[in-house]
Amino acid sequence: MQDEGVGRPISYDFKPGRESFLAEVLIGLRKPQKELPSKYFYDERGSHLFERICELEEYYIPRIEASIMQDHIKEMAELIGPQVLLIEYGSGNCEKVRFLLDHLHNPVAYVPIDISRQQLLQMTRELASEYPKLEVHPVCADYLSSFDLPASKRRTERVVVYFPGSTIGNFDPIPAKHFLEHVASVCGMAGALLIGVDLKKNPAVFHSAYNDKEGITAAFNLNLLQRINQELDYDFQPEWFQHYAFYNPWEGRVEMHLVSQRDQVVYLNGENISFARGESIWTESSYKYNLDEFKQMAAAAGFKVERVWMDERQWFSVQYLVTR
Ligand code: AVJ
Repeated sequence: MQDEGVGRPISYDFKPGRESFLAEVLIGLRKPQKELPSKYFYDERGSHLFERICELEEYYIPRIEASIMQDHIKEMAELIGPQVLLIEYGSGNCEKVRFLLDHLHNPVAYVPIDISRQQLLQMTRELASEYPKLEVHPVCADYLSSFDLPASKRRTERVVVYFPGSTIGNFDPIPAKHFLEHVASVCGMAGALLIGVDLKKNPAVFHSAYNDKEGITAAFNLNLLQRINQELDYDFQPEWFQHYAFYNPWEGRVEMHLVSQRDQVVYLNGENISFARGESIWTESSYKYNLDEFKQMAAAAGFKVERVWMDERQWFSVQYLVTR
């Protein structure tokens, strides 16, 4: 399934098809605590809603991360060095990477990895024309799919993975460590990871960030049911579910749920799934770390934390990790 360059821009396509979407939904909804995988939030409407979340006053992550990047980009570019092959997980609208690419010294290639195929195609086409010297090799995939690094025409000094936005927070602790191990093996010896990590802080900050006044986060959460209805022909009644998000301090994570407002039965694929009033579907976790916790997990995965940048209030961190 490999092709060349950006004419037919998908180098690899591992987008989960309808079958695995259905299978994962059924597995999740048969559990005693019902759950749905958060990676399925990002269909076209979901990606759009997420972009609106990123513009919300309450959702501090994108703004703080961008200001940390702006304040320290010189030092970051120096640590990263010249002639890199840059891989980005969850490239989304490719907005953040432009700033990084603009300051890197002669980057050789860019490999955006995203599950949302349409957006990936469109964004990489634009990026390739804006950066004519850069080889762009999009990969449509889950974060854990393996793929061969593109053979770049110019010599590369180092493979660097960019993982902004605290998306690492969506993984439970053990999968998070496995993901970092996977990243360490992808970037190899002398490789590096530039990663955004949201930090533990006053839970009231999390509460408003995941319960915005305009209800965009609620719409984002509920869109998962609409997507299931559309793509899997279910008959969820999204108006019979309510967005519920809270910080769980014992587990160190924000949890998003969809809570059934009444007793109801949803028929899907020959199966009746019943919901009692007040029962929830757990749709997302966003883990928050302190510096030491993250350092230990990184070490267990084969990374050394070389540098940490933070905002003044120490709400968010951008960290530069190197493989050992
Ligand atoms: C994109 C996974 C980092 O967990 O903060 C935003 C997604 N969910 N509001 C996060 C999200 C609710 C976001 N990440």
